[in-house]
Amino acid sequence: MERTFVMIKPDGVGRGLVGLILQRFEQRGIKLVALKMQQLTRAMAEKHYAEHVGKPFFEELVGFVTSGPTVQMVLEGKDVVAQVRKMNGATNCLNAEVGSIRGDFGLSNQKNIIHASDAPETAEREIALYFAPEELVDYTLRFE
Ligand code: FUP
Repeated sequence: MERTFVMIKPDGVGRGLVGLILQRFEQRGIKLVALKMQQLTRAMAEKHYAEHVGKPFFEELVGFVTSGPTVQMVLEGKDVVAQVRKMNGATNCLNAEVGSIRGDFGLSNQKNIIHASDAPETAEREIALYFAPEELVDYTLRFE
């Protein structure tokens, strides 16, 4: 089954949206297989956003994502990478469809509440960045 990596960013945690976001994934029938909370170091943030090193918004992005606690999770389900991207909405909250997480709760390009892997290969890399293999829990959802 496909897996994806999701992170609730400091604005999502700071605004008290963690439970609400988890509920959206759970009620959709997506399986939670790992969960943790941490404040990212600069080194972690630089690894996470390695593809954006050198871009004009990079420093501000790293500053933002290290500014407070974040929640990391691994989700599992059929076509889950694309499904979660759709549920999150467009990167810039101003363009995100109403009904998506960013469209319902955000108004910013950078403070966009949530991150999710953009492809299964990215998910593999991001999951390995944040979780040891034994932290991924193997169980069966009822009514899967
Ligand atoms: P996403 O795949 O939705 O996380 O979006 P990107 O990889 O394109 O961008 C990563 C993060 O950089 C986004 F969450 C927001 C931030 N960003 C900016 O702050 N300014 C920009 O101009 C573009 C992206």
